[in-house]
Amino acid sequence: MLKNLTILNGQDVYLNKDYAISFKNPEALLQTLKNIDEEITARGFYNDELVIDIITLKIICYKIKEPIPYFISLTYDDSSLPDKIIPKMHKLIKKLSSFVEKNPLPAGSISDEYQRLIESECSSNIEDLLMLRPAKISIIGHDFVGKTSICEMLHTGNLPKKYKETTNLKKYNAKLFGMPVLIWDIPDPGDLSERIWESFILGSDAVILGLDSSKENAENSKSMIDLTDKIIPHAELLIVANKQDTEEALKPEELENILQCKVFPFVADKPENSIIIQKQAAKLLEIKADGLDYSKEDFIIQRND
Ligand SMILES: Nc1nc2c(ncn2[C@@H]2O[C@H](COP(=O)(O)OP(=O)(O)OP(=O)(O)O)[C@@H](O)[C@H]2O)c(=O)[nH]1
Ligand SMILES: [Mg+2]
Repeated sequence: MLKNLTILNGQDVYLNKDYAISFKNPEALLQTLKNIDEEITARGFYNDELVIDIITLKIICYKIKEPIPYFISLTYDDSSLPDKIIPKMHKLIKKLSSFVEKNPLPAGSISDEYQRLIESECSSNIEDLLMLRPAKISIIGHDFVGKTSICEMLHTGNLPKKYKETTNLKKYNAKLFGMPVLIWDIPDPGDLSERIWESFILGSDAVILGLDSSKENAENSKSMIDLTDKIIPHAELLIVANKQDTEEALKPEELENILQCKVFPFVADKPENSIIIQKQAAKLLEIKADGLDYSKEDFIIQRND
């Protein structure tokens, strides 16, 4: 998943666009990139790509000499595949180089207007880079807890027209706050030792576990949480305590006591609640966009950041 695109030269930043959070400290990425640029320039390391792994990030960067010197970097999560990314970065560089040739850089600090022009010039290439490996969110849980309702709310903002049991895996190509994402509606396997269930959740960047909020369902869901811990230890988790409007529903605190984890109280049969679950899912992937506030109470279980 693409987290950031930055174009700079020394202290001049031509574009610094966050699609998702890279470092906890919001200043850290730009400063790191400036340092890398300084080092590359000092070593005369032009026109050759570098792939740098830092903690859970992969920074793919390049320093151009002509027509003007500039440094370009794409920051991805560490599961990304540079072989697929690099040819697309070259296309972007070609577009950018011809743009700066035709539109000489203004002297002094770069105006917002110029940044907007660069961004709109690159927009189709950026879309292409975003589509390369969209983040995958797996929706898991036992039968009838509201998994498909949550998928539809994330995908279209509407509810399924009528209930139909999900018997096969269903994949949705969706967008969350402009970011392409894959949503997998994964049916309850009954028997959790089924390898097929394991193969469905492999490769998830995030998991949403649905509960119907009953005591029995919470107790039965513990083993599912433990399994995701084992199979996909890096995927962030959101436990949705769904069906909070029903009589059998335990209070969030009671569910938290059973599961020893935070839960997000929810009602998935009201279409107006779609935006609420869309925001939580976007926060699960640490997407950066207007309307996503990371300072408020957090329900995301970060297992291995
Ligand atoms: N009262 C209430 N009903 C809900 C809620 N969420 C979902 N439902 C209903 O519960 C039923 C099951 O919802 P689904 O979204 O199909 O659940 P599912 O987990 O995909 O079900 P399966 O595919 O059969 O495992 C449907 O009739 C929904 O309308 C909720 O928050 N409150
Ligand atoms: Mg279903």
